Amino acid sequence: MAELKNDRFLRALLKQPVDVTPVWMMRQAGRYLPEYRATRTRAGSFMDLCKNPELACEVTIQPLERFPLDAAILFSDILTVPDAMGLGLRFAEGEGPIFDRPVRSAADVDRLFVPDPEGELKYVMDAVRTIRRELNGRVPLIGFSGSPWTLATYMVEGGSSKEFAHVKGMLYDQPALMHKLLDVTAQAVTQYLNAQVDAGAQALMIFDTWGGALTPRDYQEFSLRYMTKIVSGLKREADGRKVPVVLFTKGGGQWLESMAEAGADALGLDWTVDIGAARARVGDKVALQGNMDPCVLYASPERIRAEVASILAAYGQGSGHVFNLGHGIHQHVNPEHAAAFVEAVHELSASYHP
Ligand code: 1CP
Repeated sequence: MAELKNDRFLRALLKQPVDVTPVWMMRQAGRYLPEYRATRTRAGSFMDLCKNPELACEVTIQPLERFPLDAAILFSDILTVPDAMGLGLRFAEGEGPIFDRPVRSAADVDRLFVPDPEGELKYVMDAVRTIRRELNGRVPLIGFSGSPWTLATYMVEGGSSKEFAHVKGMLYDQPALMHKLLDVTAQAVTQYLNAQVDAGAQALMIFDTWGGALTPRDYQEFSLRYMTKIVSGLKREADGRKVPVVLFTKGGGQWLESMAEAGADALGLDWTVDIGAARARVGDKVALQGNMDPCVLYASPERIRAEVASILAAYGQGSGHVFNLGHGIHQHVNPEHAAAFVEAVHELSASYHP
C-alpha cells in the first residue's frame, strides 16, 4: 500500500502534533456538487451509484479534486446494512429511503440475520478497495456505519421519521424485543466495520443521527451501550497504524462525559455545544471533531471565515481537533463557500500549532 502523503487527520484523532487543523465535511460527496449530480444521473439511481464501485469511487474523490480536504469518506449509506439484513431498501424520488419489509413484530426480528460483509455487502468492500487504490496515499479513507439505534429507527419505521412512533412504541412496550433487534444489528455493524478495515478503511465513524431523540436513560441503554459494544469488537490497527474510531451522536452534547468512556478515540460534535466547553469536559480522553453549523455555509465567505476563527479560538492551542460541520453539508450550498470554509480552516489554524 502507498505511503500516506497527508496523515494530519489520523494524527489529530490521536492527539499527535499537526501543522494545521485537518478538515473534512460530512456528506462532502453529494448533491451540492454539480459533478455529483452528473455521476448520479449516469448511475441511474442513488442505490445504483452505491452499488457501482467505480462510480462510488468517482464521487468519493470529486470533493478532493475541488478542495484540499484532509480525509476522504467512503461513498455509501448507513442503510446498506439493514438492506443486506433482508428489509428491501429503495429510495423513492424526493421521498427518502423506504424499506419494503419494516421490522414490526417478534417474528420480523427473528427473521433478521447478520449479513456476510463479503457476500451481500461485497459491493461496499469493493468500493473501499477501489477508492483506497485510487487515492494512492493522498489522504486517509474513512469507513462508516450507522449506530444500531439509528439503524433501528429506519428498520422499524420503514423509512425516515420525525416522531418515531413505531420504534419508540417498541422501545417502551417491548424493551426485550428492542434489545434483540439492537443486538443482532450491533453484530452486523461490527462485522461490517471490521471488513471495511480489512478492505482498506483507515479510520471509522459511527453515525448516531437519532440518539439525541432518546431520554438520557434510554440513550445509555439503547444507543450508547451498543456503540460501546461495537467499539470493543473493532480492529484498531491496520498496515502497522492505529485505526481511530469517531462516535457521533447528533444532539448528544449533554452526554459527552459518558460518550468519552465508550472506548472511541474521538467524538463528533453538532453545533449546539461550544467546542471549548466540550474539550474541558472530556479532557484528554478523546479528540473532538466538529462543529460549525452547516447553515453558516449559506452566509458570505467573510462570515464563514469569522465563524471558523471563533471555533478555532474556542478549541484553543494544540492537536486533538478535526474541523468539520456539525452535520452534513446542505444540498443548496454554493461549492465556492465550501472552498472558503476549507481554506479558512487551514490558514487560520496554523497559529494554534506552533
Ligand atoms: O439523492 C441522492 O443523491 C441521495 C442523497 C444521499 C447521499 C449523498 C443519501 C440518501 N445518502 C448519501 C450519502 C451518505 N449518507 C454518506 C456518504 C459519504 C459522505 O460524503 O459523507 C454518508 C456518510 C451517509 C450517512 C447517512 N445516511 C446518515 C448518517 C449521517 C447523517 O447525515 O445524519 C443517515 C441518517 C442516512 C440516511 C439517508 N440517506 C439518504 C437519505 C435521504 C437519508 C435519510 C435522512 C433522514 O432520514 O433525514
